[in-house]
Amino acid sequence: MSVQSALSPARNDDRDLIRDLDRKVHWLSAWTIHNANHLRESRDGLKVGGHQASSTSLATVMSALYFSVLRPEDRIAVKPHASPVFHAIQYLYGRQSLDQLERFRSLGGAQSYPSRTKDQDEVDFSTGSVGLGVAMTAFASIVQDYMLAHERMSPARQGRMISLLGDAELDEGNIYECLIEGAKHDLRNTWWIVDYNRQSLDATTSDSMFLRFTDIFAAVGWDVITLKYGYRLEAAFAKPGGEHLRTWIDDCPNDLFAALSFQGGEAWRKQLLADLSAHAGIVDLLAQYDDEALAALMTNLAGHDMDLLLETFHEVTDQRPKLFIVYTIKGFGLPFQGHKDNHSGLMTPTQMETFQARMGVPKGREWEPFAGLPRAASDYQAFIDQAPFGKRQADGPAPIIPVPDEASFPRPTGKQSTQVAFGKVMNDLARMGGPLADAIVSTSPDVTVSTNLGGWVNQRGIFARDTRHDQFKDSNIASPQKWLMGPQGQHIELGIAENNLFLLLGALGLAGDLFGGQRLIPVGTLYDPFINRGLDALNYACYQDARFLLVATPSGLTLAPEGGAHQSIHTPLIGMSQDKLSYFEPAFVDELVEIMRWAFDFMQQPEGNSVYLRLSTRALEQPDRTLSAAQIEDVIAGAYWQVEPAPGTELAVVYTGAIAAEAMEAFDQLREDIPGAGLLAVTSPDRLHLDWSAALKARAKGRREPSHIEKLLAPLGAGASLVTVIDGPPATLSWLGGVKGSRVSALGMDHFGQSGDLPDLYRTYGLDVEAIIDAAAASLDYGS
Ligand SMILES: Cc1ncc(C[n+]2csc(CCOP(=O)(O)OP(=O)(O)O)c2C)c(N)n1
Ligand SMILES: [Mg+2]
Repeated sequence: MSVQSALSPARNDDRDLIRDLDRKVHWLSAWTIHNANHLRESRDGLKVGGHQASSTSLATVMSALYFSVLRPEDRIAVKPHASPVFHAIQYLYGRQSLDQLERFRSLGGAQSYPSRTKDQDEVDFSTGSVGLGVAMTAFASIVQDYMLAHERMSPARQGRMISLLGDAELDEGNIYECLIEGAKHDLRNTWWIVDYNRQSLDATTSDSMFLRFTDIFAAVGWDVITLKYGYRLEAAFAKPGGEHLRTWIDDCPNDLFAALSFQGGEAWRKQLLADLSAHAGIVDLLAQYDDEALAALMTNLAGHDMDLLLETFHEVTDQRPKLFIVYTIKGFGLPFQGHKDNHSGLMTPTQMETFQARMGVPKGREWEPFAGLPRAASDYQAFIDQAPFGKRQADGPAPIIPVPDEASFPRPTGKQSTQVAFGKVMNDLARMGGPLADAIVSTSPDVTVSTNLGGWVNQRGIFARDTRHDQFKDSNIASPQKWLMGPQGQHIELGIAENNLFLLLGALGLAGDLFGGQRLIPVGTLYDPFINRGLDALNYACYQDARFLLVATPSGLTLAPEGGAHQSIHTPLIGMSQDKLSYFEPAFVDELVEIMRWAFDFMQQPEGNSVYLRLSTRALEQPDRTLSAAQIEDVIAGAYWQVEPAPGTELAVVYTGAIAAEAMEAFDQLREDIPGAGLLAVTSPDRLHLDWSAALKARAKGRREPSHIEKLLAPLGAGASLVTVIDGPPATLSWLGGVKGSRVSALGMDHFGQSGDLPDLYRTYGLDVEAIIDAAAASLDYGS
């Protein structure tokens, strides 16, 4: 590792420059946090925070990468608490403004954790919820392979997907789910670089875990490269007595090492003499260092040794996935280095002054990019201008893929469920071909067949980097599923790990942005109840504004015999409250078709977002109708009158989803007594509510345009009764009462379901025809 590879562009004189820039990165990241906490005006008296210890722990690794190792096509997920380091580096590259740094963690300023959507410098992957950004890089690498195999990106753009993570992130289970998936998909071009400071938020972490990590990662085909000691320590180990010093450090518990790092040279000497003075050479060896030099020596871990880092990273020439375990000290070089409570520690103004003097930064020139460094500013600027990462250029938005027009878009007919119809639309799209079908990539965590994607997959195949045989087909065993696997496949089959589904959807949904200009149209399926399992990853994908179509099916009580563990209840409220995800729950196939057609386009629009379809296996008789353009608009806006109410009516029945059958039957009976009653189909409680909410806010600012639901409910009489029904939480629709001051009787699922058939379950949970009629009668009675 000591021989610098011929590939390395980091010549020795460059290294001096990189070391100087690294010093500046240490300074700027600490100063940005200091400014936010101690210098900027505080209006609320709250601590702003910003993690000086976590930042300095990783700063040298990041300087090595960004100033020398990274290529423009590499994509990086930076551990959340190193955000100040990231912004400081971007600032030196001229890609982050002083204004943003000065406003770090304030409204409109640089974000506390790197954010693709909110930061103004170019963040490849947002991070924050630990572990997710790490796994995201592995899925991005799989997506890169997909893009290459499908010739949707230039091979010259192939990069490494790099995660810079904290060691405590390795406790997150999603990491290991992702490792297993990676092994199945021949993961490559992925580097995970662990800031191995052996501290988490609360404490020092368990000893010797590095042995376990090495085993775990090696078992799934990763190269594990442990970087423990810097060159200065290695040199000391080579001196007489040095081998005892090495053994001592190797055996030193994490908490003792951390405590001594905090205490400094005198404490190191005392401890080492107490433990080692019986060994030959040790006393002489230690005598060669004064206290300050001894402290510097003992904390010379690999993660703070620029030469070692540059040489190691530049030496990598193959594509096997790499885990670098880089030993570091949390808070390195700061007064609280190694202290177990330093996670949110901040230097005091006095400590900052000492630090500033040590870093050689002149007073009043704290923000100047190269102030106080030994060479002329132009030398650093020239170096940065030619650094490989500096050649990175932002791509324009990927072109929009046209969606087949109304006339040619598939339209399944006959009595069927929305789930079956979804499968048919996908199947027909695959058959039709064209730009949309070619851009679609589907994925599912082991429920491809049971969510009706089988037809699509039969036609478009499963993605694998190498062609693989289907043994059942080769053996002439009949099966409706043709699992042809190869580079041209358009379905990525996952194991049962819903977190992985959402992370992959996130990576697929960013493909156009990450890999230079051609988008994919991801379609992911899973059972609706298992959205919960991957919820944080779903939120994470949306937070990054990745675009995908999520089809969650079956849902609700309609999975009757499967029982309460499979009957989703609260997913509609997830759909309503999840930002950047529009939730639809159509009852009929013609609605579904229009929603899909719209969604494939909406997902691609700058102001669009992802779309979630909550579907069902319950087959319904389909209405004999052709939706007019106005009705289609209403379906997309979230609701339409299936039966218009008479002006001033006292009752409307409102339903969402497959419970339409009960709602319609109850409605027919109620109309015998109340002929003017209306029947409202709500196809998207989410869009309907969002629009209403926006109209209310606009109204507060003087704009009068009514929302879609206000227009729809306008004919109702004052104080009319609404009976709402959904196979989900009643709160999904109960807000409708607030629109016009209507009395609401909201039917839905208040409790866990159980096994049964639909009539029994609908009766038990108060969703049957009788319950709807009773609710209407009670509401009308109550009002009279
Ligand atoms: C999912 C999640 N749980 C909890 C947290 C709160 N948290 C932030 S940092 C951290 C520990 C970080 O330790 P490590 O990853 O080792 O980072 P470092 O030591 O470099 O700061 C925790 C628990 C979080 N950000 N995300
Ligand atoms: Mg740590």
